[in-house]
Amino acid sequence: MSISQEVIAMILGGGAGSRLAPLTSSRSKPAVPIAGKYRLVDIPISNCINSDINRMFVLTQYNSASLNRHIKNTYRFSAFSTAFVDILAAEQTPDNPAWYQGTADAVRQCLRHLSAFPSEYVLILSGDQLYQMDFNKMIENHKATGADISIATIPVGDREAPEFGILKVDEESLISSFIEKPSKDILGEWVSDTGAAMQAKGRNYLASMGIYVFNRQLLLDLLLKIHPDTTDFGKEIIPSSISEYKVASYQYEGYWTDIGTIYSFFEANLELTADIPEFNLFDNTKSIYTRPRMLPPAKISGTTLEKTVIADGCIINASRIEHSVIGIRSRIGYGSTVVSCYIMGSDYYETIDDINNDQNKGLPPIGIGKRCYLRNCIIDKNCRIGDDVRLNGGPHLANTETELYTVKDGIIVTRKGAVFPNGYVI
Ligand code: ADQ
Ligand code: ADP
Repeated sequence: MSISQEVIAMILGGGAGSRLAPLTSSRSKPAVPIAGKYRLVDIPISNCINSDINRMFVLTQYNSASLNRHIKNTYRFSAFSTAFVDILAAEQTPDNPAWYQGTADAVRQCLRHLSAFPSEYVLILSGDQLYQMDFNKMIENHKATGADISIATIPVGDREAPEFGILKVDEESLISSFIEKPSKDILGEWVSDTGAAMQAKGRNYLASMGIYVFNRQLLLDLLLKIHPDTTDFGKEIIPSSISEYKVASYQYEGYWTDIGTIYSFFEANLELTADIPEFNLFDNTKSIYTRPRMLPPAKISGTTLEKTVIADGCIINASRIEHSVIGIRSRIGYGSTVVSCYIMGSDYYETIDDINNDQNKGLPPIGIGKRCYLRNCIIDKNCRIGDDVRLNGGPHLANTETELYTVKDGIIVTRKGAVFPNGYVI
């Protein structure tokens, strides 16, 4: 059997999404734009396609128009293949009035959709991680060890360890103990031998990447018969399985980062501007796919660009852009300066008439106006930032939330379509 027949993937597209608010206030988490032209969901889907796993369900809390449009317009497979990407949004049924209560509950509620698709293994993936991984190697390892469950693991340091499931393995790389998000004071008990190279970087703990391979029948039994009341993989299913089943660790050492918070999302985007970014969008063998849009090339005039990534269809007249990611169809006016920002861009262009009408109504056009100064911001799509606006994020700002924007960890995050009138200052 080929891997495409053996494996079916379930991508956990996001819970309430509160950690990424306000980016998730008008769209579901998998639809959040990333790296100027992609969406979060493109990462796990591309990893699956590059691993020849092409039957995928995306589990999300609500059906958003932008997610549906994106999936429908992007992932079209040949009529002669069995490939698909289906969105399964939480739905009320007579016996379940609620949203998915957690990761295990989300998978449980979607199990009935698996029945039509035979497979030996179910690959469960997280939707908010940035990485390029060949799942074939993990599946091969799963088979070779005769495991019932495999967990992808990665060595991490003291600072990150409390955010993850931490585990220990025996000589055969079978997991002997597991703790979900240990507190700092007990970390000492969870040190593992991660190898000299990792130890030299202070990465002494083996963390779960939240990527699981389950033997299909076991997954069904666990969720429906053995633990029908559980809601979470990390807190319940995984810890209780360690002593009952053969649970293998598949240690991964490539680049992998969790992008579940505003801070990590911001950092991961800006990291793409490095000379050699660890997440390599230029790798032909590990392409990240997204919706092909027929946009014109970016047009730039009079701008000093320093470590900046610019997507298609932009019209840029700014003075200076530094350490920033500028998304599709962005418009940035004369004399503006943008430093350490992720500008998502916009969903459409305004015509000259639209812009004139906006002006008559006192509404700035979509994009960033003239003589603005933006630092440490995430500007969501379709925002209208007038002239002489100053959005100066940084550690001096306290966390706040207004109708126009939120400040989290010093990063100003504007709401989609927010209007900042001329001269507005944060
Ligand atoms: P977390 O990422 O903290 O830890 P969780 O919040 O359960 O775990 O999220 C896992 C994934 O599922 C995320 O992509 C999230 O968006 C999604 N998700 C959460 N609730 C969901 C729901 N109700 N419906 C659909 N999707 C949902 C987990 C593991 C840790 C491991 C880290 C690695 O529990 O052991 O170390 O992942 O990132
Ligand atoms: P993306 O190009 O980022 O994948 P979406 O599919 O979410 O974007 O939305 C882009 C589409 O949004 C455009 O093709 C356009 O048809 C549509 N759109 C949204 N709002 C407007 C609007 N106010 N005027 C015209 N088109 C709009």
